[in-house]
Amino acid sequence: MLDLNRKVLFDQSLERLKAQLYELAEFNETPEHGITRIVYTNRDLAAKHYVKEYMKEIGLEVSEDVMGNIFGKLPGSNSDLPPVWSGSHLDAPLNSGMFDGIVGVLGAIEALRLIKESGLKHERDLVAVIFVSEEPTRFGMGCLGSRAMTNQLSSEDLVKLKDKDGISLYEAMKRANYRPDKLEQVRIKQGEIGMFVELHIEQGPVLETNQKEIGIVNVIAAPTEVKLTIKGEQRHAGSTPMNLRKDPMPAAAEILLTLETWAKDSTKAHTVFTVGDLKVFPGASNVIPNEVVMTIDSRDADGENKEKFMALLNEVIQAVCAKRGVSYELEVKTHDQPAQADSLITNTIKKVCEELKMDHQVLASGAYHDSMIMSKIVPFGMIFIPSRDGISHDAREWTEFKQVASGVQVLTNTLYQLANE
Ligand code: HGY
Ligand code: MN
Ligand code: MN
Ligand code: MN
Repeated sequence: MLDLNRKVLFDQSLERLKAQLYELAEFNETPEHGITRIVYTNRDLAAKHYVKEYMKEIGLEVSEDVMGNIFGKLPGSNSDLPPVWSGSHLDAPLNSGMFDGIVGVLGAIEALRLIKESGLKHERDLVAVIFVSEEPTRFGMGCLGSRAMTNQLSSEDLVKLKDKDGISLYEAMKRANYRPDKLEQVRIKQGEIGMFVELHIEQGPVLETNQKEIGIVNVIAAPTEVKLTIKGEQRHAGSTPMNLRKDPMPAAAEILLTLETWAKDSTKAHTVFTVGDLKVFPGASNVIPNEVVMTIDSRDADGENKEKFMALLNEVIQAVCAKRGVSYELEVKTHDQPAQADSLITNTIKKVCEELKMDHQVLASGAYHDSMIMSKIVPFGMIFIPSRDGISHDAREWTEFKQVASGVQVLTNTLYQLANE
C-alpha cells in the first residue's frame, strides 16, 4: 500500500476536502435553500474557475476543451500509455445538495495531489476530469460533456436542445465564450483513455442500511428521459359538461398512474419511474387546460425491461389520448443502455478496500453518471460513499467528511495501482 495512508495524511486530506466542499457550495444560485448550480451560468463558471486555479496551484497541467470540459494532468513516466482518468461534475440540480458530483471532482484532484506529494512513481498519466453539465436541469438531457466526448451529442443537438427561455445549448456555449462551432475537437476515440474511475455519493440508502463504508458499483441503471405534451381544448370549467371535454389533465394523470403501476409491479430490482415536472396551460383554476407538458424519467439496470417500458409508453399514451380525444407530442430526449463496470477496475477497488480494512459491498447505481456515458469508449469503475438517510438531489443531502476522506483514500490507492497496470 502507498505510504500515503498514514493517519496524518488522512487528517490533512479530510480538512482540505471539508474546506473545499464548503467553498464550492458558495457558488450557489439558491443560498436560501440547498444548492443550485446550472451549466454555463455565472455560478457554474465561477466554480470552474475555482477548480482550475486550485489544480494549477498544486502543479497539475490544466486544460479545457471548446465545450468547457476541464482536465488536470499529473504526468506519469510513460505518457505513451493511455492515461487513467478520474472525475465527475460540478453542476447541481435545483435546491439540491453539496456533495453530488463534487466529491468526485475534489476527490480526483486530492488523489492526484497525494500521489504527486508522495513522490511515488506511476507509469500512466493520471488526469482529473470535470465534465460539463451532468445534470439534465437546463437542457433536459444529462451528461452533455461526456456525450460530446463519446460522439453521442451532435452539432444538430446543440441547436435543438433548448432551455426554458428558448436559449439553445449552442447559444449558451457561445455566451459563455466556448466554441460550439468546434464541437468535433471534443471527441475522444476508443482506446485514447485507458481506464476511468468515478467517486460519487451513493444517493440511495443501501450502504447506510448495510453499514458499509464503500460501495463498488457493478452496473449503472440507465435513464429514458422523455418530454410529453398533451393538447386538448380550452373551455369554461363550469359550463362545459363532462362528456364534451377534451381535457389533457386527466389524460396526463391516467398515463402517469398506469406507468407508475407498471414500474411498481416490475420484477427487476432497479425499475423506477418519475414525473418530476408537469406544467398546465393556461393554468387557471376555472379554465379547462388546453395543454399539459410533463417530463418522464424512467430507469432500469435491465436492458430488456427498458425496451418493454418504451413499448408500453407508446401504447399507453396512444390509447389514453385516443379515448379522451386529445392529441400529443412525444420527444424522447435519451434512451440510454445500462453500463457494466470493468472487472479489473472493480477488483482493484475491492483489493484496496481489503488492504485498508474498509467494509465494502458491490451494488448497482440507481442514479446515472458520466461513467455510464464514458463506458462507450473506456472501461470504468465507480466508488460509492454513503448518503445519510439515502437522500440526494435535496438540501438534506449529507455525507460525513470522514466518509468523503475514506472514499478519496480508496480512490487514491486505486488510481495509483491502475496507473502502474
Ligand atoms: O439523474 C441522475 O441520475 C443524475 O444524478 N443526473
Ligand atoms: Mn445528480
Ligand atoms: Mn452526480
Ligand atoms: Mn450522475
